[in-house]
Parts: sequence; structure tokens; C-alpha cells
Amino acid sequence: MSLFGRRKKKKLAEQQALEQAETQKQAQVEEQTAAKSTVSESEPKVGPETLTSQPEEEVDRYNRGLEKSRRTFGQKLTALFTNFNGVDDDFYDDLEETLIGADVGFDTAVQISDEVREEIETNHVSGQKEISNLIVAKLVSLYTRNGTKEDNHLVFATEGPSVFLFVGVNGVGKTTSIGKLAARFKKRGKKVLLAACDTFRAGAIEQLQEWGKRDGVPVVAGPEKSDPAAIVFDAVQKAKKEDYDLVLVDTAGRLQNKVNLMKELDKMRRVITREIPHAPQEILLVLDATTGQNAMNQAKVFQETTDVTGIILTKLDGTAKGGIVLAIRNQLHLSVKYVGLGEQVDDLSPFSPQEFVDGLFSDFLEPTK
Ligand SMILES: Nc1nc2c(ncn2[C@@H]2O[C@H](COP(=O)(O)OP(=O)(O)O)[C@@H](O)[C@H]2O)c(=O)[nH]1
Ligand SMILES: [Mg+2]
Repeated sequence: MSLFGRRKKKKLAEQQALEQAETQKQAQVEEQTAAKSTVSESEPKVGPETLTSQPEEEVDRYNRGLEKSRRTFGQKLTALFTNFNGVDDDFYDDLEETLIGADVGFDTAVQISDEVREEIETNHVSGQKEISNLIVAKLVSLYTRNGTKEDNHLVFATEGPSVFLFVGVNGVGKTTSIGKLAARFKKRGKKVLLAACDTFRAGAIEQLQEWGKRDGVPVVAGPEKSDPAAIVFDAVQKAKKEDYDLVLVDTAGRLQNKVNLMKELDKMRRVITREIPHAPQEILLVLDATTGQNAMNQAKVFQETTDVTGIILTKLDGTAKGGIVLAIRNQLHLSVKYVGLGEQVDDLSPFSPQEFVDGLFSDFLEPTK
């Protein structure tokens, strides 16, 4: 493809991302007052439980959640070959456009197209079927490249409570993911505590308390606009005193004010680490898969703001552009640890590159697989 064409395409992709970022900005006034926090009353008895979520169910959920992406990928790859006249510059141009349209990101699309071109030329690959197999194989290898089996594992403290901080902009699914994960870990016999540190957004505290009730796990909360660091302090104290295994901390994502966001997250981290050395074990950035390149921009800002340890990618069920997983792995060098596949409590699965690829390309993979 011509350099001009690439530049034009890159500019277009950047422009789209900018427009999306603009629409997300919300004017918010920051005012925090330290306040005394309280602990919700209903403390459940948490003991070992049988697992209700069987692996086969998870695979099914995966495949269902990827339905839209699979259909779109299939259609796009089919369209790419409808007018196939052999591999010329136009073909690689179309390939890049197809990949960009699936949200893999500009750089990754160009990388794939370059690698495909090199392989086709070196090995004199011809024929529609061979080339489409080659493209799929390339995508598969990129999805799984650098990924280890352990990639999606969350790190727990060897002793005492583990603390996971959830960060991300409003509406991406932080609170929902915390609710789902709390249920998941409780089922696995862990004693879980939630901390309502999004004190900024109206209704955020109540939303977490709702999840707490549903999951049967207590929530440490304070009044709206109170200092999140004060809430997290109380939560961590309680976790130590009462032998909790895991504290899941909800936060407010004020991306439009990076300095304040950084200060707030820093302060919370300092409080946590002072009380529990080595904590927080995870700082999980929650991204909404349906926002495409905008999610990539958010990730860049949060990576500059705090030490993100992994991604929770939500609403994968609501996008036809599963390619974003590839962009996150390839461009941000972060692993996707969990994926959200719906709004129900069970709709969150550990991310498995192989299952993901199988789900996405099942219509295209050779039956010998
Ligand atoms: N379809 C779908 N919806 C989700 C998923 N995760 C979260 N949501 C929805 O996204 C909306 C915002 O979620 P919320 O947890 O309040 O976001 P927060 O502002 O980051 O805490 C809610 O309506 C959730 O039900 C998911 O994986 N799939
Ligand atoms: Mg929330």
C-alpha cells in the first residue's frame, strides 16, 4: 500500500479517536471533604462453597458473547475475498481497512498486513483459501503471541488480605465487574469485602451496596463526596482485623483532570500500602470494548497515571469489533485478565487467548483444528 494511503488512513483513525475522546469529556467539579465512613451492617458468613459455574458453561458463554464479533469478522473476511484478483497493493489496502474496521488499531493492522505480505512473497503462497488461512493464522498468532497460560491470573497475597483497585472512566463497568468478581471469589471460598471509593458520582455508592447485598458481601462506604482515601483506609483496617481474603476497591474515574486523578489514586495507594505492604496486588483498568480506539486512549492516560497491572475488558458481548483485544495486547503490552460478556452476575470470564481465538474464528478455522 502506498505511503500516502497509509498516512491518510492513520489520520482518519486518529481523527475518529479524537472525536470520540471529546464526546466523553464531562465537566465535573471537584470538591472533596473528608468524612467518617461507615460499614454496612449485613455481614455474611462466608465459607467454602460448591462452584456453580462449570468450565463448559464458561466456554458456552464465551462463544455466545463473541457472536457479534464472529459474524462481523466472518463477513469482512468473506467480503475481502469476494472480488479477489490476486494479491496486489489494493488487496493489502483492503486487508488493512478490514482490520482497522475490526478495531485492531492502525499499527497492528499494518503489522499484520506487512507480515502477511512477507509470508505470501517468501513462500509464494497463492490461492484464495491458502491466503485466507494465512491471514487467520496470523491473527491467531498475534492474539496468542507473548501470552502465557498464566497471563490472566490475578495476583493474591500469600498471607493476609489482597487488595485490588479498579480504575477506569465512568460507565465502563467498574462497579458491575466488582459485583461479578465478588460473587465469583466468594463462590471459591474467599472472604470478600467491597470498598465504595467512587464517592464522586451520584448513586455510585448505592450501586455498589446493591451488589454487596446481592452477593452477600459487606460494603465499606461513606457519604457522597467524602475522601476516597478515608474509605479505603477503613476498608483495609476492617479487612486486617476481620481476616478478609480480598478487598475490591471501586474508584471514580475522572479522566478529564489527570493531575487530580493521579493525586487521588496515589493517595489511595499510599494508604493501602501503609496498612498492607505489597498491596494493592492488582490495579485493574476497566475498559469498555464498545468504545474501540477511545478505550485505547483511556488506557494510555491511565498507564501514565498509575501502574496498571491488567485489563478487564467489558461489554465484549455488545461489540462486533473483538479486534480490540488484539490492540490492547499488541500496542499497550497489557494482558486482558477478565472479559465481561453480559450484565448478569455470571457474565464475566477469565480471558483465555486460545478460547477467544477459537470463538472468533471458528467459522474460518480449518476443521482439522
Ligand atoms: N452488556 C454488558 N453490559 C455491561 C457489562 N459490564 C457492565 N455493563 C453495563 O454497563 C453499565 C455501566 O456499568 P457500571 O458498572 O455502572 O460502570 P462504572 O461507572 O465504571 O462503575 C451498566 O448498565 C452495566 O450493566 C458487560 O460486560 N456487558
Ligand atoms: Mg461505578
